Amino acid sequence: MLPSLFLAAAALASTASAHFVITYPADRGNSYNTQFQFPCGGLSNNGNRSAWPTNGGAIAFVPLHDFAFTTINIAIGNSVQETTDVNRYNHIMVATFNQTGGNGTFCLPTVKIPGSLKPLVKAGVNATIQVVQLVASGSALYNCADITFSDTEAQRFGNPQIWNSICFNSTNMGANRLSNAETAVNYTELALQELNLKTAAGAQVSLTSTTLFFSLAASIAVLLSEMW
Ligand SMILES: *[C@@H]1O[C@H](CO)[C@@H](O)[C@H](O)[C@H]1NC(C)=O
Ligand SMILES: *[C@@H]1O[C@H](CO)[C@@H](O)[C@H](O)[C@H]1NC(C)=O
Ligand SMILES: *[C@@H]1O[C@H](CO)[C@@H](O)[C@H](O)[C@H]1NC(C)=O
Ligand SMILES: *[C@@H]1O[C@H](CO)[C@@H](O)[C@H](O)[C@H]1NC(C)=O
Ligand SMILES: *[C@@H]1O[C@H](CO)[C@@H](O)[C@H](O)[C@H]1NC(C)=O
Ligand SMILES: *[C@@H]1O[C@H](CO)[C@@H](O)[C@H](O)[C@H]1NC(C)=O
Ligand SMILES: [Cu+2]
Repeated sequence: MLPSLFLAAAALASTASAHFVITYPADRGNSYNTQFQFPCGGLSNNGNRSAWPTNGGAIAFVPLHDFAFTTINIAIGNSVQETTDVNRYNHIMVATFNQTGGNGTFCLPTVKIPGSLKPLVKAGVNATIQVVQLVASGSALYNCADITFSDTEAQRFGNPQIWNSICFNSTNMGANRLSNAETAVNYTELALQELNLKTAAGAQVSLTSTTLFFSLAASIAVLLSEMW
């Protein structure tokens, strides 16, 4: 991204400038130059934390790119180990989706606590929410928001004046699902197509599991070669 974008971001989000800024709950600060660094864009916890609802709540951010494959994770704890050899940010709150549109606010109103973490979450517990954006150039951008779970934050945030000023989607901001290639490809269908090709070429075809297996392998090989 060009340095001029820095200024654009600064104009957009008064609090910080980066490839993307988390506005609710607030991120750690300006990480423009280091946002490529796992897991939190090169900034460590500065002691500041935002209250965030114990039952889950909104997450709002201002991205700059046309689109980004976006994942939201959480790590529980006061002092989350953030070395690169251990990934504590391995609890997924929102699985990877295609966030579309930039230079505006994007807000998911009801992000839930992962079921596996519910027993650990109660008022006063500290945690860090990580937002990851994989952008078209292949760069992964990281940004984190330090929180303390609160039983009263949902009510405060529920006030329409607060909600409407923080959690909205600007014009042209949206999202679409990423289909999972593993489940979207119908290998049976592929195998049958392969067999039909062989039939057309005059080969003897019997639908045994062996033929199907080799046919599948061939289909996958074709798929893989087409990817490159
Ligand atoms: C903590 O947040 C306050 C209020 O936003 C800010 O003035 C202060 O600089 C922050 N502290 C650090 C260490 O970033
Ligand atoms: C949570 O973080 C705050 C601010 O950094 C700190 O004062 C508090 O002791 C922490 N709470 C726990 C339970 O560690
Ligand atoms: C993601 O969204 C962008 C912008 O709408 C679109 O051009 C792109 O094809 C999408 N990519 C995938 C894999 O959904
Ligand atoms: C956001 O603004 C910057 C600077 O004007 C521009 O280069 C970029 O293309 C814009 N992004 C989108 C998605 O409009
Ligand atoms: C913003 O758009 C996303 C994706 O379409 C949607 O899930 C979300 O509910 C929208 N946010 C608001 C505040 O309407
Ligand atoms: C996959 O293709 C086969 C053969 O056409 C069909 O019978 C089956 O219903 C398909 N499966 C799915 C999940 O679409
Ligand atoms: Cu960028």
